[in-house]
Amino acid sequence: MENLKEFVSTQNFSSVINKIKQCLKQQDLVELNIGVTGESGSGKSSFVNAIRGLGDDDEGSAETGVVETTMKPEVYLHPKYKHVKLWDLPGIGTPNFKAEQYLTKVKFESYDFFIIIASDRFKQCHATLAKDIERMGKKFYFVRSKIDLSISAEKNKKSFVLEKTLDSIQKDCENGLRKAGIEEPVVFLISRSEFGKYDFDKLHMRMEEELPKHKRRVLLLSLPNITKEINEKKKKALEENIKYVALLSACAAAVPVPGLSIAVDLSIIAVELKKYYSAFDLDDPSLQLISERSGKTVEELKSLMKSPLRHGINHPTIIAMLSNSVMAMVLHAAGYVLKYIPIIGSVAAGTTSFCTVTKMLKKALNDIVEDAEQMLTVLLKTEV
Ligand SMILES: Nc1nc2c(ncn2[C@@H]2O[C@H](COP(=O)(O)OP(=O)(O)OP(=O)(O)O)[C@@H](O)[C@H]2O)c(=O)[nH]1
Ligand SMILES: [Mg+2]
Repeated sequence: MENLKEFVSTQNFSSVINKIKQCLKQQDLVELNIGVTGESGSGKSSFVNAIRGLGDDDEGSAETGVVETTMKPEVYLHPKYKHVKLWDLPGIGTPNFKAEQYLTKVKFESYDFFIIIASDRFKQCHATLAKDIERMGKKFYFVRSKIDLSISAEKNKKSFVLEKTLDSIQKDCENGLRKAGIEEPVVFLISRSEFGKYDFDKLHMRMEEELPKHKRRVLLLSLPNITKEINEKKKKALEENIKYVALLSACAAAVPVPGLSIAVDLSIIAVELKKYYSAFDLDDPSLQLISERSGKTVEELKSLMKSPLRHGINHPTIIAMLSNSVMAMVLHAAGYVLKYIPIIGSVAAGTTSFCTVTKMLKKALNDIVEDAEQMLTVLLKTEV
């Protein structure tokens, strides 16, 4: 924002527009390569599907099965963020497994990090793999999958206590990693059918913390909308851009908003709103998938939504929403806007446009997040 000040103060709006567009475009080009590895049959392909928000039978999902399925690295692009690439790697764990050779063969240097999946007791092959990944200067996250199966195998015992069982599974893996020389091992418990239930929140938070800053946004946006924590984080990531979009729209002002002395570019706002709908799986193709999973029709799902844009993102609705975002309210409600007024002050009618668009996008994002929570509730009820 500070860098844009100079262009704004000299009324060099085309430079402001170019700079912001360039910056937003760069954000969308950030690549993330995640290598998913582990024993054959541990649930690697299922995990790849779940991260991409897909069921194992959905179109475009990785093939899963009870016999050895994945023989060579296969890349799966995230359905909405094509630069997020999930690499479904072949299984490890044959008796003469050599981690170093395996990692060279799968081109270990191309991944931002690895996810090692183990579905059973901790084994030597896990230790060898973890150690070699670390030695090659890469990060890994150790996931213990199929927690549902482990629980159902134990739960008929008289002495069964869920927390104790989970704790002992976790300790088994952590101790194994510690013995292999991993200093502060962390193990995440996951179940495919209840992906958001156990440690998935902890896992994505850890991945996010440890990624370079410029890669965090794309990781967050690509996560499946399966917990409130994810929704909140996505909201924050999208909110970060509102100031740029508001300024961009005001500088590229084209359409006067009736009843308000401002002009904005509605198409820029529409593009941003579409991103919100897509990120929260409220776009039509995503609603179709939710409909198939929940047994509710798309119309039924839409009737649960409150956002005024649920029937389509069009200019009249956007104008109506802008008209509702009166500036006085903005200054009161969105204190953070004040910070940017010295920067945007010299844009013709800039302050008003900036504030109105900011307010409108914030409100739209809030509504969309609420609608996403509704969908989450519908899906959780379906799972039960
Ligand atoms: N109950 C349960 N089954 C799971 C879970 N994750 C995967 N599975 C099942 O385990 C089997 C193997 O899963 P895959 O995802 O194909 O395993 P993989 O690691 O990709 O196997 P390969 O490609 O052969 O190396 C499939 O039948 C999955 O449905 C889980 O968390 N719980
Ligand atoms: Mg597989």
